[in-house]
Amino acid sequence: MSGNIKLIALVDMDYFFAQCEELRKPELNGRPVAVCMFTAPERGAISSANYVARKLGAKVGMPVSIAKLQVNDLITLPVDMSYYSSLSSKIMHALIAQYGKVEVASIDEAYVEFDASSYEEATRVGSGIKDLVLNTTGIKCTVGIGQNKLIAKMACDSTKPNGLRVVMPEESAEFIEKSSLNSIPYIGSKTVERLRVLGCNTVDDARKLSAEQLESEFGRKKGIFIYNALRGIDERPLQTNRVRKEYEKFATLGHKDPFNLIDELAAALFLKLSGIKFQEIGVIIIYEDMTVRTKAKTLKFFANSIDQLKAEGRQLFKEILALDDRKVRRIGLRVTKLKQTNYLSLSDYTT
Ligand code: TTP
Ligand code: MG
Ligand code: MG
Repeated sequence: MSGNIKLIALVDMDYFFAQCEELRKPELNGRPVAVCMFTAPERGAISSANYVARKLGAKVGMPVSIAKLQVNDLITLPVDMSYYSSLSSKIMHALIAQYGKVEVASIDEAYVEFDASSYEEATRVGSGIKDLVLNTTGIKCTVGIGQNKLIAKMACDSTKPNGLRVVMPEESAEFIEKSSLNSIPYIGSKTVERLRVLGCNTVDDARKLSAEQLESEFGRKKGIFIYNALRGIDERPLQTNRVRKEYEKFATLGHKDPFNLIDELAAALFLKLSGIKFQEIGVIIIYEDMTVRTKAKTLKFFANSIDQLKAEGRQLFKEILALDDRKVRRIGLRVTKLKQTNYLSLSDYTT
């Protein structure tokens, strides 16, 4: 047997928020369930849907009103972040205690680094991770294993729910080649569309583009990421115990209403926080001429409320707008002065 190989497992909970709800309400089992971020009674969008609801057409991001028309008897429940955070925390602590080298990548995913000398041994580690999560909390998850974070994530996505897939290093090239372009992390629908325009419909086609071509099409950073990803290369190390000092979220304004955009940014930022409290909220504006202006407010108390994020964000934005009438290109929302609710810190991998 050859020496040990370093492998990475991506553990992602299945339909996490909805599964947490099933766990405490067994009567939901087998029924279509969606956990929703409500903005008003009967208004809002789906955060997580169980697989029964997904089969009937419910999707993440779908407005509640449409989902209810689409899925008969859909059970909609409000987000209870502190409950999901406490389950997440239990899972993450158990993984860290058992495996040591762990990156908590979001509320429901973690990367685990380990050594194995064969496919069979890697499979045993993967099953061990699934058992650990199940025995600690009753939550089912999917585990993807590969030589780096990219392959691990793709392996996990390809075998959801309640799956386990090991892609050994010697299988990586073929695994990527057989994958569709849009199954590669960070290659979203817009990137796929631009690749199509360049004549690339498959991974094999896209591999024919040079690094220079990709850089000139997508910019240096993204171009290099895509070039490497198409070849299964990803050298990002695990970020263990990184203490975050801030969280932020940006979006381009385009033709949207800026206040609606701030609400959307607040919702996305709130999700990343998963229980972490903040005492300072800031708004960053990038103007058409690429100059930047920021304004922040320190709160009297630590907060963890989406409504406060929205309200303060809107107010700060109004105050910046009043300063001049330049055209706004991008808006960012940031929280700082953070109080971790546990010793784990969440990395920025899932955005
Ligand atoms: P995901 O892991 O992306 O989704 P999931 O766990 O619901 O389903 P899957 O079985 O495909 O992994 O996200 C984890 C949780 O984060 C999810 O349960 C709810 C929340 N979330 C949102 O609130 N809004 C979103 O747009 C996404 C993607 C997730
Ligand atoms: Mg999940
Ligand atoms: Mg996830």
